[in-house]
Amino acid sequence: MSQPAMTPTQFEHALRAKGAYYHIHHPYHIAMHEGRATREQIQGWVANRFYYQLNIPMKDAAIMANCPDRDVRREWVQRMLDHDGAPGEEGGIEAWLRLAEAVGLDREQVLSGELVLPGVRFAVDAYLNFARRATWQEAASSSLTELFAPHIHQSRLDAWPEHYPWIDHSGYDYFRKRLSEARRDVEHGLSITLEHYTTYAQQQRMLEILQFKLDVLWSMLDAMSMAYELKRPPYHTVTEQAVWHRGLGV
Ligand code: AHQ
Repeated sequence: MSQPAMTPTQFEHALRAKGAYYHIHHPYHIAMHEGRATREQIQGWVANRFYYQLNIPMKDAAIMANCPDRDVRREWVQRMLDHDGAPGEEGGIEAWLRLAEAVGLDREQVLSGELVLPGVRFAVDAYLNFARRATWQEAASSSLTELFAPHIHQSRLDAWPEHYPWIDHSGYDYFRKRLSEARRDVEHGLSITLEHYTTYAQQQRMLEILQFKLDVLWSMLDAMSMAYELKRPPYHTVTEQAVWHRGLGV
């Protein structure tokens, strides 16, 4: 006997309960929030998260490529413009590069991707490849970790200026920008999700998809912890050099 489907209210509550596993609770993020992160750890986080930001528009394009619904596409396309920049606008990727400069990174070095750790690359590539092969509804609902994103952006705006006076405040434009964009994204993503998953089994699968995405975000910070907190970057027992596969141009 299959369980009855959750009501939309119960389902939304179950989705929001997943916030317990959001990467705001990761020790790396807590250290940054509490002012205990070093300059190298902040720079490492910015340079590695850039790879995630770069892939978001391709993830959203993959969703649109799989989506036959014009009304969904004409709303979803805004996410790509938010990151790539609508004509004449800077966009989030450029704003992230300003964050990189604000924390003292070299723009070209960040763009080269040479600082992106393999663990970060694997996690981000898993998200992009999931979005390419999943149904557009499942890929759309995997963006719902953004239910918890406004809080994490606000926490950086609240804490970093005080803890890290060496960071130029122009770098914070990105976080401010996402406060409203994430809320708007969530409204659309949540309406697609609450409408699409109508059986208990489908709703349980969606909760697993959300956990997959939470795992993507958590494991990115695990890779950064190894490299920048535990001083165990890839191959550190073999060489002092930074050695791992760079972007294979994919
Ligand atoms: O800056 C972030 C962003 O543009 C996005 C897009 C969205 C998605 O489509 O999966 N998720 C997301 C997130 C961003 N910032 C993360 C952070 O911690 O700064 C949070 C992340 C998310 O919650 O998925």
